[in-house]
Amino acid sequence: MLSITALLWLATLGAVKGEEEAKPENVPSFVPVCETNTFSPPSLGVGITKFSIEAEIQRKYSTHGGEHRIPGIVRLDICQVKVHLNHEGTNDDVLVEVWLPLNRDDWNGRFQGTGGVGVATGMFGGALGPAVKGGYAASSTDGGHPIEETNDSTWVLKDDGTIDWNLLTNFATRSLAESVVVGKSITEQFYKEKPKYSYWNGCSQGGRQGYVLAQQYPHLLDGILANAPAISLTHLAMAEFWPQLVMKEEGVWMSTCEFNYFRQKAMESCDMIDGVSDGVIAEPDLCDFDPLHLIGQVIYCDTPIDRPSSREVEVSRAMANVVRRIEQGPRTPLKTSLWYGLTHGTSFDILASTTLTEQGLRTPKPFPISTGFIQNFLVKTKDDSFNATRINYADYAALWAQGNSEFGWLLDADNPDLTSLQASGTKLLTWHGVNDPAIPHQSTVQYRKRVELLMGGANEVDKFYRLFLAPGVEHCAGGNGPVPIDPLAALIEWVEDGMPPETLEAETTTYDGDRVTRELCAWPGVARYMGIADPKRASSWTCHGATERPEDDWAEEDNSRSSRAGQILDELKDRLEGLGMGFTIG
Ligand SMILES: [Ca+2]
Repeated sequence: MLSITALLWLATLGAVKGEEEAKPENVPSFVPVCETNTFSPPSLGVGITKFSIEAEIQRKYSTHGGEHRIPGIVRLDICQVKVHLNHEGTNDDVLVEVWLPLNRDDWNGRFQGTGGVGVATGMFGGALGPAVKGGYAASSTDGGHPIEETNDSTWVLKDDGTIDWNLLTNFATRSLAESVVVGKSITEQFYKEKPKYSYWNGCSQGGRQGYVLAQQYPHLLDGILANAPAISLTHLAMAEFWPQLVMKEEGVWMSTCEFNYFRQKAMESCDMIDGVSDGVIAEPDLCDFDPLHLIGQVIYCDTPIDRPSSREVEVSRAMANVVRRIEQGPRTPLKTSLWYGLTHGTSFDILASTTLTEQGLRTPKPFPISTGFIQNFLVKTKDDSFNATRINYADYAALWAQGNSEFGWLLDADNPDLTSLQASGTKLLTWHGVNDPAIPHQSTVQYRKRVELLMGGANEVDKFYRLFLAPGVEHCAGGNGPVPIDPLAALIEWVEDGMPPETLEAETTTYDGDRVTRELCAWPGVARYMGIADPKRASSWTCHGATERPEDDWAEEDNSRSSRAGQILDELKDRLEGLGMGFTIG
């Protein structure tokens, strides 16, 4: 029987509906007011002592392009809200910026929390620009620390040489949740309605942040897009130093040109394993290229920066060992594997970079996140003369253990227990480039396997967490392999229409200028060329080895049959055109 309250509620609904029907069509839509006094402090519970809020209209506003090839955006009309908050008992000042499409009609009804990059908690305009252009209300936070130099972690070390645990907690977990809560509240206050759906969107550090939210605060979001995630940050930060260490220990600082020779030889050796000569080793695990086989070969490097004294260099055992050890990944002095290496065919430019002194000597140029982790987090010194490149294999293994024990509990987003995510109905979607030169994709695969072990196997996990690998793709963007075009749209379809992604649409323009399209397969599936038609076209490939899905799972998707029929026709058309017989279908 319906209670009186329910009856009253139904009556109210009827009244509202009646009013809506009676509303004349020419009534202008609701005009939100972008003024400081529109907004009041969002509720963040205990622990926040001070808030200040400022709102300002920005018209024809432009943003600079962000990292990972995020484009700059021009002519944005936004309400820019800056919320400063301070945590009780600390002197921090955390900025959360919320950008809102100024016109109500430009808002798509959704909220998007945006992630950071490097060791910066947020990117602000670089991430907010594209989000707002896409119709989202969106937020970003600085976590209360400087973010101008995105790879600079000196803020974590206080002047007295101790760790600033407050700022580090902001960066690791707290500010992420607060940015979402503040962003959703400001959005609701501005438009006078709650966002219908809320999402996270981040890559790299932003990907790790997505996993933090998935593990600790899934109820705040409906969907989490967390790509190329720095899941196990303490391991990763140390692993990113490994290529420099092996060069030092082997006594040879190698140039980009020299590394590229090995990369090219690996490609020649393994490109065809996947059936297509396309400059991509789709499954590097199947590639048994051994750099030691190149010893004695001659490399020609024709720019002075590569080889100042001579343009020819013979591959030495030390050089081959360097490449082999970088691909094997970090190890202890007893050769126990600590982490994953860079896959065959991956660029070493980021992690194994070197530079020339004015005297023409080649010297190390380590990745700043890794040296910053060693100096600021582990050695804890502000001494400018500190030089991380002096450490040896034994120091390295000790620092690795220290990093994990001191900071792993806070920084590593690798807890495989996704019970809360599963219970809240929130979806987690990840893609990771197989040729990522900064974060090995194997760490994401390992995490997903651990989740499967704990949470009932692949089919169960697929209901709330899906992973896609992108062969040939680099860090969050770029590379010779097809890059996911709009993974956020795929996540939205999953969250809002109940249609989980089986494939992700991807494309790239290759180093040779060719346009290549592909449907990336849900892990553990891999795309295989069917052996006929144009391999540059998605329709010439099919997914193999994907998780078997029970009949009833497919039945749930029957309601999408009509759109699926259209999709099949499109694919057929593409396939016929791809046969290369010189005709196109209108
Ligand atoms: Ca290939």
